[in-house]
Amino acid sequence: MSNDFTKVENPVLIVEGKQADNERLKAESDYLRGTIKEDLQDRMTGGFTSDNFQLIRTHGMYQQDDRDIRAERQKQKLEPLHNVMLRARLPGGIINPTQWLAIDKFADDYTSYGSIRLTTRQTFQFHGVLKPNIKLMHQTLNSVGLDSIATAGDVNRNVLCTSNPVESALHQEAYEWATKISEHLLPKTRAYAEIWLDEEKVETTEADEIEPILGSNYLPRKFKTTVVIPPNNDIDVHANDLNFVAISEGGELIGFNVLVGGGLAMTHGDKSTYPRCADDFGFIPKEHTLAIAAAVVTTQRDWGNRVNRKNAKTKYTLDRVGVDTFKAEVERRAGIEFSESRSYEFTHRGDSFGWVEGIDGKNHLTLFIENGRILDFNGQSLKTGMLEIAKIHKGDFRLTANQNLIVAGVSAEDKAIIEQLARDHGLINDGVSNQRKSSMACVAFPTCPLAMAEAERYLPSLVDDVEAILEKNGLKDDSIILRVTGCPNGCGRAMLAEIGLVGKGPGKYNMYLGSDLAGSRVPKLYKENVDEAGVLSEIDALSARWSAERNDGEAFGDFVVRAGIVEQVIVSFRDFHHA
Ligand code: SRM
Ligand code: SF4
Repeated sequence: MSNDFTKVENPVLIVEGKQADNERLKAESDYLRGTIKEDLQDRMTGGFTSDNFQLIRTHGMYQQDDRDIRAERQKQKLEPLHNVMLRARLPGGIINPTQWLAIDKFADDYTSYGSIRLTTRQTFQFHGVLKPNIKLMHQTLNSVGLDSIATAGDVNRNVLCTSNPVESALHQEAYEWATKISEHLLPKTRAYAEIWLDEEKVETTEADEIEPILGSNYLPRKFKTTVVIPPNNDIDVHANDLNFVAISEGGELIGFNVLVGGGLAMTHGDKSTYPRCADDFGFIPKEHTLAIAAAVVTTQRDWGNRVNRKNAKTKYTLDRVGVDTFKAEVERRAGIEFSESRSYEFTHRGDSFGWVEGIDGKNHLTLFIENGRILDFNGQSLKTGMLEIAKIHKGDFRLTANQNLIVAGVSAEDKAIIEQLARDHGLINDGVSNQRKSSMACVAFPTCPLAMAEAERYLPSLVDDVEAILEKNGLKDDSIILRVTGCPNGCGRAMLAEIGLVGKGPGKYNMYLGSDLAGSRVPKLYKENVDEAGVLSEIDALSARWSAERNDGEAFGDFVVRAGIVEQVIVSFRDFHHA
């Protein structure tokens, strides 16, 4: 058995052709340094030039501009108001109060939107940081033990972990695995420390800096990993390249079932792209976790498509080389064989809100944060409320993969004051409906350069309307997993929703129906290019039928499949049909 990851095995499985420009860019980047340091000094432009525009992503930043004012600035012959969005690295979504206080202050002082935006991958983003403040931002994060390494670009991203610490005694160990996997798969280059933290460039040879797992050209595309504790699929395994499903015996973690090759993005009209559920490779004892993680990553590193980025993710590699071939290569590289999958069941997703008492006697309060946007706005002081809680909280905070937040590890004597603060600032609102709690949207306008339609800004009013429709149809306390994404990249995971709206153009959405509560299948295209009024009338008609015809307790997604409203359940790309 070979553990030598530096040689490309089985070259016949490599896609031939002219490599994508990103491959040149990574190869020439001197291990992700590029000329970012010099570019940072250039104040003639607010943006980053040439390759650095892409390279800053590997340091956790995207160059953006406010799309609401883009045309106006163009008219005035001004360059777009360039700024960066930063995405932090928080394995398992855990952040402590000191760190929260620091990011709260930075958001106030140096971001143009003033918000902390919780993401669908258990971390937070700053939007609107101007070039002169970027270094300060990294130094601020570093001063409290945070960084943004590898949260974007062709690397292993922030590693997710089931959030709710009470649901299982396994949580602490699962979280530790998420952290270990994140550290194990991080780039080894010192570029981040040199550029942002002013650490000296140490004389190194090529051999010193070689990336043993990621390789000198890093991965063909982004790569996403999770650790999940059934029965809650809160991190949505099928959106991820690599998932470790915790298997326990007598409350002890014994190992993981390994699921490989999930992913949700597609391009409208491009049949070579599709959402895909992950395949179950089998069970491994927990001591092999890091070896398996490295073997999956390096197999994808060596066999992934470096010619066409649209087909570069692990899901496409699996379908091109065959699941069995990929799995056998992982076994060969790790030097172990998967055994038969252990049984487990996902029954639900989403977060359970309010207080729960943990196994350690501590209390955990899950707060619903609409769209994950922590900001004082719309008559609510969410950001101030979080600040006040952070000032007195002695436990930690846990960001969930559904853009919500848990105040974790609260002692019995602090419960009342924390609840009071949360209520005073609108962080607890008993009037929030089940439907709102089951709805999610990606960022989209005004910051996302790829948005085709509104998502975050559309969601609150859409939910108002859906609530009214459900009430009219006798479904006031029911809910539908409703997700909106501004384009088919699927950041709001609409392609795992019971109703998924995928932006097609301004005010227009493709409507997908039929995932289930556990998130085990991809929904199917139901209507194309529907406007907002059309969306509501479809939801009205569908929910009226659901109300009248459903079996006892039948969820909406299961109903539309059983009733033949979407005739086919999508479990693999072979069943997926573009319009
Ligand atoms: Fe995403 C690109 C926001 C989760 C698939 N995503 C983007 C960018 C950076 C746009 C860009 O490339 O310039 C968006 C920035 C918007 C902004 O202004 O903040 C963006 N993605 C987000 C976030 C913030 C959505 C949110 O509302 O929370 C999520 C940040 C996650 C994080 O903390 O790391 C986010 N993105 C996802 C997910 C969901 C998930 O991972 O659970 C997906 C679908 C799952 C998957 O990967 O298949 C997702 N984002 C994409 C893609 C398509 C990738 C592909 O396979 O083709 C892109 C575009 C790309 O990579 O070329 C993208
Ligand atoms: Fe932007 Fe599209 Fe992702 Fe929404 S789904 S954040 S519009 S890339």
